[in-house]
Amino acid sequence: MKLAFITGITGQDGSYLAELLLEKNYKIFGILRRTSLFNTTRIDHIRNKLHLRYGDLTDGSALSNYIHEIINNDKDFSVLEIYNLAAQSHVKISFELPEYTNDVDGTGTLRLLEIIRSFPQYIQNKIKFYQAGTSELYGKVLETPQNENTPFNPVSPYAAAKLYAYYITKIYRDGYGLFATNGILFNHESPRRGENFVTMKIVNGVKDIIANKKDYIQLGNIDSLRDWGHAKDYVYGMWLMLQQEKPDDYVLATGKTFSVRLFVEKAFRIKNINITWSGTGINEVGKDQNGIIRVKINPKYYRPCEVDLLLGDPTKAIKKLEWSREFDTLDKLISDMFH
Ligand code: NAP
Ligand code: F7E
Repeated sequence: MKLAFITGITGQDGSYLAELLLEKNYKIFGILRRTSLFNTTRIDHIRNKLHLRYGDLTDGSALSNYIHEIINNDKDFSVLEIYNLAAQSHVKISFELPEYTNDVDGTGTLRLLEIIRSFPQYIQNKIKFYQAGTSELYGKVLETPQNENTPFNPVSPYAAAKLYAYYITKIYRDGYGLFATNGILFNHESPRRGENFVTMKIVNGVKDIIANKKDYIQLGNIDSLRDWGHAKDYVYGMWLMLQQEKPDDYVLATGKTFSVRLFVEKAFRIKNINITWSGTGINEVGKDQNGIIRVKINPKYYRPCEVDLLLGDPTKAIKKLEWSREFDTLDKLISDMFH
C-alpha cells in the first residue's frame, strides 16, 4: 500500500495533489488547520476518500503523533510520501506576520524532518519527503533565467523562511541520508488560487466588473514580471520528483515571463474589454474602450521589497523527470481561471 501525507491539503496545490494521488490509488492522510469557519471547500468533493484530522505545522508533537499512528496502523506500507505544502504562503502578509511565517514555513519543515529522523532506519528508507520551495528564493535575481544553480537572494520574510526550509531539507538529505527533495516552483495558479494573489484578484475583479458589482480593480506594482504556470501541472511535477531513485532539487517553471500589466490586459480581453493605460506611478489608470476607469493603483498593495523579475529554466525537470505541461500558454491558464 502506498501512503501519502499532505500538509496544506486544503490549499490550492494540496487539493490538486490529493486528486492526482487518489487516481493513483494512494491512501491519503492530511491535516486541517483549525479555523473559525470551514476551510475545506477545495476538497469537499473528495473528502470522504481522505483521512483528515486537525493539525498545524506549529504543533510538532501533534504532527509526530499523527505520523507515528499512520505508520503503526499500516506497518506493511510500501512507501510513505510526505508532501509539505502547508505554509503562510502570501509574500506581502509575511511582512506583517514575520514570526508566524518563520514558525510555519521554516521551523515547520524542520519539525517534519525531525519526525522522519525519529524512525528506525528500515522505516526511514520507506519515507520520501517533498519540500515546497519557491522561486521567491531568487528574490532580487542574480541571474536570468533562474535554474537549480542560480544563487538565492531572498527579499521577504516569506522567502527567508523558505530559504531555511530549503537548506534544512538539503542538510537532512546530505547529513542523514533522508530522501528529501526540494521543488523550486515558480508561480502557479488555477481556478482554486487564493483570492488575494494577483491573478485571482484580477480574474475576480473582471468578473465583478462585468456583473456590475464593482467599477474598477485596485492593484499595486503592475510592472513586476512573473513566470506563471498551472497548479495542476506543477503537482504532477512534485509527484514525479518523489518517484525518482534519488532525492534532488528541481525547478518547475514555464520558461516564459509576463508582467502583471499584461495579465490584466489579457484577462479583460477575454471578456472583450480593451484596456489602455494613461498616467504614471500611483496616478496611472487603465481605461476601457468607453473611457471608463477599470484599474487604479493603490500603494497599499506595494511591498517593502519587490521581486521584479522571475523567469525559470525548467530544463532539468523536463529532461530528468520527463515533466510536461498540459497548460502550455498563459492564455490557456487565464481562460481556465474564468471557469
Ligand atoms: P495555499 O493555497 O495558500 O495553501 C496553503 C496551505 O497551507 C493551506 O492548506 C493552509 O490551510 C495551510 N496552512 C497554512 N498555515 C498552516 C499551518 N500553520 N499549519 C498547517 N497548515 C497550514 O498555497 P499553495 O498555492 O497551494 O502553495 C502550496 C505550497 O507551495 C506553499 O508552501 C507555498 O508556499 C508553496 N509555493 C507556492 C507557489 C505558488 O505559486 N502557488 C509557488 C512556490 C511555492 P488553510 O486552507 O486552512 O488556509
Ligand atoms: O504577486 C504584484 C506583486 O501575491 C505577484 C505565492 O504563491 O508566488 C506567489 O508569490 C506580483 C507581485 O504572488 C497586487 O507585488 C500587484 O509582484 O500574486 P502574488 P507572489 O508574490 O509572486 C511565489 C512563487 C510563492 O512562493 C508565493 O507563495 O503581483 N501585485 N498588485 C499584487 N499582488 C497581490 N497579491 N495583490 C495586488 O493587489
